[in-house]
Amino acid sequence: MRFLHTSDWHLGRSFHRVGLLGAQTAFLDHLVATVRDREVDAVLVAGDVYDRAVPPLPAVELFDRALHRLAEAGVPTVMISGNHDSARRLGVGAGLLGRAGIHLRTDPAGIGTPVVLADAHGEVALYGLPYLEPALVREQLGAARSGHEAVLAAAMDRVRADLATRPDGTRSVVLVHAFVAGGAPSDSERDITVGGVAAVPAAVFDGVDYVALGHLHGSQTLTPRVRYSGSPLAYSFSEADHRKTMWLVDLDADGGIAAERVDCPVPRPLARLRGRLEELLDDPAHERHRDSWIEATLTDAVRPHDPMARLTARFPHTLSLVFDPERADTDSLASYAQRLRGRSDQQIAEDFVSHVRAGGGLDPAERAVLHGAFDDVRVEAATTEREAGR
Ligand SMILES: [Mn+2]
Repeated sequence: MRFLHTSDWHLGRSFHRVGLLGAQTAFLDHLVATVRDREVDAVLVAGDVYDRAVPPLPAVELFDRALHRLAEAGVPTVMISGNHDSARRLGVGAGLLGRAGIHLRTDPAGIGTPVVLADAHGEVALYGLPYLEPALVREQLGAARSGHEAVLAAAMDRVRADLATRPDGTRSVVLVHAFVAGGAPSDSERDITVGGVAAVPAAVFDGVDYVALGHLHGSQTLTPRVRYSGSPLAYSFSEADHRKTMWLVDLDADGGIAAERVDCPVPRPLARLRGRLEELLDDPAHERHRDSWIEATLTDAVRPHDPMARLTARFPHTLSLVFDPERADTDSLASYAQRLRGRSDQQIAEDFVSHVRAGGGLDPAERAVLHGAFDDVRVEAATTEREAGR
């Protein structure tokens, strides 16, 4: 059986000031063409269909057209909600869509109920695990502890329990939206760290033939059976070096996996340039970036006059301008933004406490209070979103 595994479409998202609806439309055209040209048996979409809980109307219409085309192509499709989606909004109409072969799995109650497909070698059970916010689903899933690992372990227990009731040799696929250990993040994923523990071990998914992961935006192979497709488009300059692809996965009669990367259309390459403004304007080596989306980091000691206008004269698609003046003592003069770059909320808060204590660190109880506070804020936001439907 042949799958096309993709995730993190983030329909409705823009890139800096540029709308990406055209690029997202081109991607979905490419997806449908790939389904036909490569004789795909099922499409797997591992969450973050939309960028926001309440997506803009053109994004909803784009999604609607994509569903119609997949249904017309007669290819079964399994989709889960990600941490950017409103699970309940996305799940509206799931029962009817399922009759058309589009299987939306947005409710944790359905984790143990697979979509069952068949080929000449027998049945394949596809389980969709929607993004599981630990504090909201722990009780429902009967997880032993709090945190992502415990709720995913409980969810996988349900998957394995159902699988055990099926005929011997039934092959299995799980769709998951999570941060799995060994994966490398980029700047465009929303942090889902819980209690300071970000990643769940891949061993949580033992016992299934293929795990179609979403959440991280770079394509990654954690094991031959556990892969991230990554997003089809770059959503931050940190992804400038990504090759954006989908996985074309062949599942053989015995559950063996062969996977191939299928490139996605590139609306415009990304480039991160760094140097003094005059260098960026004069260096002939940068000529190849003229038509790229540009993030320019200016290192001039003194901020140059009107840098954006001068940059766009050479690079019309400059989207981001960063100032990082080269100074002798970068530590004490580093900008606030520089000091925060790449640090989690928890780390920043701990740094602050240490700072006001003149270097005294936190004890474990204080650290736990901070963890709890950040968890509460995220759960509060998720709950408000659920209740208000936002
Ligand atoms: Mn995402």
